Amino acid sequence: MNRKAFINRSLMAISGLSLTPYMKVSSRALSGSRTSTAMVISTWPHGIAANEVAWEVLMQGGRALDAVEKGVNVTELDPKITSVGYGGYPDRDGFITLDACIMDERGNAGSVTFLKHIKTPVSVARMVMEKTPHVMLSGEGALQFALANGFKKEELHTEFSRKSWEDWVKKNNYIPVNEHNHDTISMLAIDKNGDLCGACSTSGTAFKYHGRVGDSPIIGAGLYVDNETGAAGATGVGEVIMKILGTHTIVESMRHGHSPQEACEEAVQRALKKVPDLRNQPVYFIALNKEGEYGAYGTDSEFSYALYTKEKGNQLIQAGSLY
Ligand code: SD4
Repeated sequence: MNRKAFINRSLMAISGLSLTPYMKVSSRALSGSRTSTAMVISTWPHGIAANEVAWEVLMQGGRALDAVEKGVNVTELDPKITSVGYGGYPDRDGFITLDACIMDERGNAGSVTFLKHIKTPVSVARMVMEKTPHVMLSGEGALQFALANGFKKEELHTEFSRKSWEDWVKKNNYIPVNEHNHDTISMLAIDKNGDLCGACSTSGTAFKYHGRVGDSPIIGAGLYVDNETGAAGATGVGEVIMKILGTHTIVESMRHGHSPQEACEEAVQRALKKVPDLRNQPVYFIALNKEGEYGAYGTDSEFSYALYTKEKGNQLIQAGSLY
């Protein structure tokens, strides 16, 4: 066991937590909580800018649904972020294909997968949720739906994303692996009514097979919201997250009485049972419950998340990790 894992385990032992599923629920030692109503939590440092916009919506009395959509749009539209929306790394054939989903407080969900040419896929996902009898649209059908509903067909490549792809093809001989493309945005919010919503958006694994879809648009894998209990969002290697339907697992764990922190740790432990060494296949989770307690956990210490509360403002917090 390395030093970090040893320290993590020791901390858990001190706080009375065990690593077994459905552990006792008395300890809240590793989770945070807040006392006022609205809050926003999102993945990675770019969550800070996204949270700002989401918070604005909440402070104007807006729905959590509007907050997560507008917040995630910030990341999608930022060409410097190479893992979400405009300027994301392409697949191995040079196409930028996007996955996104959204869930509201009534359990409604909308999702798009393998979507090209649209800079704000999470807004298309919302439209799927609100304007169709379906949950998920994919590929060409999703694009046609977006165009028919007022979205513009746009170039998603930046000079940087194109050059990165050309360099990758030369170096890797066109063979995809699950290349780290950190920084999918998952965002969860509670509004002034105490309602929970969430959204998730990504360009997926860099230089993936053409047609590959990850966990991010899969309800219960990349995102799950249950307004009675709580919500969870994921980032990391989708192929692992899908093995355990990570975010649904977390919400169910919270339903059984576990804190968001305990539930995120349990999900990582479950992933570890399926994939004994997660060092090269990292997964990370955030969670929020109905009471405004929050938690986050991942496989390694790279993971940080952005939390906006009335008491503390917008903070970037280092999450606990397995390794
Ligand atoms: C995927 N989960 O497509 C996404 C990638 C990711 O941080 O989250 N990267 O597998």
